[in-house]
Amino acid sequence: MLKELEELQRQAEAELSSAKTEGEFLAVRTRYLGRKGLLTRLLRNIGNVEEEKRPLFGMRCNEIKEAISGKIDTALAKLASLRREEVLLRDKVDVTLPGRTHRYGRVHPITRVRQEICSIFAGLGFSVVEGPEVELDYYNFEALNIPKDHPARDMQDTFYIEDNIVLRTHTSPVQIRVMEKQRPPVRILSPGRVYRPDSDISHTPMFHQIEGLLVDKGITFADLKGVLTSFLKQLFGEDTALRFRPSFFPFTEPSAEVDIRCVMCSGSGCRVCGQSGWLEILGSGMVDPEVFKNVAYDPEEVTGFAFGLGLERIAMLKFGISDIRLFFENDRRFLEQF
Ligand code: 2NL
Repeated sequence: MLKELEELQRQAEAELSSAKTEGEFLAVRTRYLGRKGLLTRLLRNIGNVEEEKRPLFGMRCNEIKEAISGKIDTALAKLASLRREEVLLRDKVDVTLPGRTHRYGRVHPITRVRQEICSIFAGLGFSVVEGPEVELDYYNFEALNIPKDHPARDMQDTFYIEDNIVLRTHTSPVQIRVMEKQRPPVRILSPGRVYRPDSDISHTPMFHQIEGLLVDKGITFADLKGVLTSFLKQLFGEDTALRFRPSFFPFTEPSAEVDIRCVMCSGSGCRVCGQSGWLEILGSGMVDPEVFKNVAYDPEEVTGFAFGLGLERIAMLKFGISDIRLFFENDRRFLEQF
């Protein structure tokens, strides 16, 4: 048995010295030291060894086991370290390369103009209200003194969803809804998307509007003029000249359109202002008594003014943009300039 043991050791060591790969070393381990390994089996049969030789046999078994196992561990560790070395040499990293930069998003020019206008009016005591974009015919037209076959309906074409349901053509219906629920005083601003079936260099079927409404006892046209003058001078600069022109809207009486001195030519006349020296910025007026009756306000008791303006037009003037469609194409070369 002892001889057999020594022979086994020689054999194992010969196999180890010719082993090269991790797999070959592991195979040697299984062949000799595994549960059914050659050395394991020999040790299990220690009962067949003469009694006085058993301690020596056991000791040799363990020594050989330690020796083989140690050689395998050393070889495996060496192989692992060689592989690590190889990977380090192959995958060289240039730690001096600059890191990846983050690409920041920008605030869309329409959003910027909306925020600026809302914040100017916040300073004048107005709060922001919102409402549905799909609206009942009643709130979009009827309540605003635009009856079914009134010629005013031709002024603005409309997207119809159903007979009595439209995509809102302005944000006035939001203000009607507020007045239905809330007694005066009212001081609100309603920004939002509006829809009209137009499409060319200066019209898109969806665009953005802000309307404002102020209702209280004793409000006059002087209040309209004061508030809108303060607003436009904050938006376009203190030195901006203004012009109030008579106009007509079915929901206001009297009505006025407000022009500013052309921001491009300062009034000398250019393509942007059509040689007039003035730019039309907003429509406004004193709320028509018929509108107040529709929301159960007493026109003998309260008066008010309202106004509306298009955000795209303001943004085009402020940033010198000539084609309205640029706002909706999401071309990064355009957006990254803001
Ligand atoms: C324009 C003109 C305007 C209003 C909107 C309004 C709202 C209510 C009652 C009365 Cl609830 N009027 N809004 C008044 C005058 C003009 O907009 O040119 N918008 C782009």
